[in-house]
Amino acid sequence: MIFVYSPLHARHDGGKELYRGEFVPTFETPARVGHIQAALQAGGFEQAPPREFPESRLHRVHDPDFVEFLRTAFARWHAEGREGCMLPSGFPARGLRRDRKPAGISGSMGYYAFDASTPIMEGTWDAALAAAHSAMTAAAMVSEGKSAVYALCRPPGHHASRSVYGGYCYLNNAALAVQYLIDESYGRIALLDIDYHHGNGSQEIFWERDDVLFVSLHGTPDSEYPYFLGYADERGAGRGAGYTLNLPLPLGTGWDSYASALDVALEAIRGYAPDALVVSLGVDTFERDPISGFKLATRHYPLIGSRLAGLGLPTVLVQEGGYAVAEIGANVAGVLGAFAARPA
Ligand code: Q9C
Ligand code: ZN
Repeated sequence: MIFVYSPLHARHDGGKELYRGEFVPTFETPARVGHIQAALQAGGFEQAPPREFPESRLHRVHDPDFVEFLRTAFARWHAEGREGCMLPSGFPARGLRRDRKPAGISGSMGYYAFDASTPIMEGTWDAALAAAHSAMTAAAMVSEGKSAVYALCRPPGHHASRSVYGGYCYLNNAALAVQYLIDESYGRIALLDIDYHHGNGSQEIFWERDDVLFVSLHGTPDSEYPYFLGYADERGAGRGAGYTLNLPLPLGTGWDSYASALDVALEAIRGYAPDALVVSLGVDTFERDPISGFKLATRHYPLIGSRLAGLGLPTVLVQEGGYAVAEIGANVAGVLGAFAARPA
């Protein structure tokens, strides 16, 4: 299997996040990528660089004003004489106006962000764009006939919606891959999100669409980030009614209940009979993940890979979360190695 990799991810570094009342270095670090890359190289995977795409591809999923904000945010901050990382300090919650975007950089950040764990640094745009290009490159390779390609995206993407960033995510890499597949080759896509956290951005982007089935397995938002989306009663709207399926699971979920929920997700995908599959592949479901609460072990990741391969669909896999840095390579390579072992 080919994996798409860009060294530009490393330009997104040095950020802080608000965690339990303190500002700490983000759990989402450049070291994550080195471990995944090393494990894939050791496993005989073939590395390819991302291609370039016009900005109009981003606008298929994101609001042009939002893209412009992300591209220029750090320069605006810097022009005001500020250094370090950018984090918002106020949001338009209930009772405040969200019909106008404040002109200044601080208000703009609060307008476009939904949390204080997603810093913007000098190199954030270059890294986020390279991740988006990596996901679209994987989609292009699959539309051109490869059976499965993995995009080693960093920063991740599934929390980013049409015009909101958060949860370490800026551009929605998986949604861009889905849209690319639809625009180039396929009628219907299943987007399966197995990151520990609900993919609120992906859900919102495809909420009213019947050409994309969004299915997500995640820690219950009653206690887990992103808290305000990802409940089982969210099923889509308009033409998209019935094309969103959330399977929230309790804290402490181990392999047996996880595997049953995964089987429900895979049955829903089979019922939809899509032309291709995109997987938002987070491995923050791991038992020693520092910010998550499931109990999967390294030996379970190949079982996930085999189940995904059992769908027999052209597949784009996109890296999302996973913060147990020492084990992230083995866990990702576990999924991909078992997936790649499927009969061609
Ligand atoms: N106590 C992804 O995995 N902070 N994003 C949560 C929990 C943000 C996770 C704090 C977690 C974002 C792509
Ligand atoms: Zn996550």
